[in-house]
Amino acid sequence: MHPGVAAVSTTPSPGPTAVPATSAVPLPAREPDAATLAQAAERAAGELLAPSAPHRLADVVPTPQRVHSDPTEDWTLPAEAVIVASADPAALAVAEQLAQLLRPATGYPLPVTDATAPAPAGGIALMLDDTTDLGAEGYRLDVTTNGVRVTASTAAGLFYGAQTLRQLLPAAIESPAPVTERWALPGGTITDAPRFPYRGAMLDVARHFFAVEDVLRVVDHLARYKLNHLHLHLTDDQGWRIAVDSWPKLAEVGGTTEVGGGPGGHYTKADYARIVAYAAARHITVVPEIDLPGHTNAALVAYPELAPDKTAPPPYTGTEVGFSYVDPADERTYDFVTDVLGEVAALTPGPWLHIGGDEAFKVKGKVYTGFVERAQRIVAGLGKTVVGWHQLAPAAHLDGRVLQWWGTNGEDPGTLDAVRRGARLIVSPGNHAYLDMKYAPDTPIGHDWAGLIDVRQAYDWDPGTHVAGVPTEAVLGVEAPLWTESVTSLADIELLLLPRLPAIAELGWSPRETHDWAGFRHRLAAQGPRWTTAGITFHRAPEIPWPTTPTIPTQRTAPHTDPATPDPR
Ligand code: TNX
Repeated sequence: MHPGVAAVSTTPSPGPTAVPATSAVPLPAREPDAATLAQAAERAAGELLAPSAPHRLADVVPTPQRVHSDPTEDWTLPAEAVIVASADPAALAVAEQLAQLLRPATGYPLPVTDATAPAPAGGIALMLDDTTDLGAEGYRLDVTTNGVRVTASTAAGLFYGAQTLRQLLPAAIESPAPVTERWALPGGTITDAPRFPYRGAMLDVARHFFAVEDVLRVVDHLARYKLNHLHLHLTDDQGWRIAVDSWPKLAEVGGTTEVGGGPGGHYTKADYARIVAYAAARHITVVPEIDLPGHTNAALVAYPELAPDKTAPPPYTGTEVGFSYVDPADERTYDFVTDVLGEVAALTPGPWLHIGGDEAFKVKGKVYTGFVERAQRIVAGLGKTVVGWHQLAPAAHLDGRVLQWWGTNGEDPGTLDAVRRGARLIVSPGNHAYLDMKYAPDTPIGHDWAGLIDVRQAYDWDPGTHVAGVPTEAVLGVEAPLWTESVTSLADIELLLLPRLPAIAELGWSPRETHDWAGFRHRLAAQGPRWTTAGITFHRAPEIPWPTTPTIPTQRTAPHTDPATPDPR
């Protein structure tokens, strides 16, 4: 820990303290009209009714690299605050997003302007500064009695600074309608940057299909915790979820099933583009997965010519794995792989193409590695970087390739050998990072094949050293996969994601030296009221000291339901 740096919180935030009734409410200089007076009175009353103290600057998930608290610099967001940003479209976009996050609960107008003079005159400033040496995603956040200033060398850094700022405000900031609250922020400076460049979560939209809106909500959850990759498992035995123009029946036929016999569905290219754009606006890169050569029953139903026996199998809505595969001996299969990956690559601005490779139990030895090596070359030919499950390990190395390790025992000679040949790793240990594992025996949904994963099990491991022999430098990052055999709704997704996703996010973002279960559980506890206020489902894990007192002040008005008003998220 650096000198002068506050330790990460190991105690809960102090409870509310009284605010003097006389605390300043700005009144107009002369002749206030009745509405202005009423507003000022309401604000003053609000400060009496909801005098929540600013929480500590270190109470952020994932925990920041460095925190220097200065309680003499606490600041309260005033109704007339302006959000100023560098005159750069990406910085202004972050400013507008921040305004959209803060306007519903505060009811303040929070106009966004671009700055030629960077000083925060009692408001919030988001400033790009090339001299800030915090890397591609780092930021510095200063809270002073003058306002808040976030500096970063990239818009991504400003975005992460804005997410931190959001968590420093009272939980009521998550309210979709105006509430009476003093929008106090703790004074001091945070200097922050991530440990790993790849911080992700995976959503399996193949076992059950999820509407675009549900996926966008998942993106929001990732963004809160500074995750920067969304891996979409787009194809599996039970459904093919992405439109492919050159092989239209993949989606039209292969998309009509899901686990349990429901109607399934698929994303049109426009749907997928919407997810990609929504994620990109939150500095999240979509990683599409087309699982090959196994997990392909839905594709074989649509195109029997791809099947080894050239016969369409029955549609599959169960949960077994490992029985299906595309014919590795037929050239037509490679046309299919080239066409599908080509169309998906063209829709995907990010550098990654995930080709699966797991559980192809019926494609063995040299046939398997031969197939994978061809698929890897197809990906490289499209200008993308190969990602695949660690079963790809025995195939020849190809520049840049990334393996996603999902084992449950960190001794894995095959993966270690691939790393020695140049592969980098995304680590997703089944017994720590799999969000589809149950928390406890009574969790209503989920699996337990990799064990039960309570919050501590999700948090207490180190992605940098987890796979024996693999050096931290070969670890690109961490990902939490959510398989959806038993997951059928957004509420189900949220129940399994929260509160474990923030645990994985902290492993991906925070310096190892800050790892501290005792502090984490208290910081995590403070997220509960935020989720409750925002209407987000989560598992009230018994090992987390969730606050029991209501922290949500009275709503000033009923939530607005005007459909003409765009969703601020
Ligand atoms: C293993 S993890 C799978 C998936 C299942 C998951 C269930 C991996 C690469 N393959 O096909 O959905 O277990 O937890």
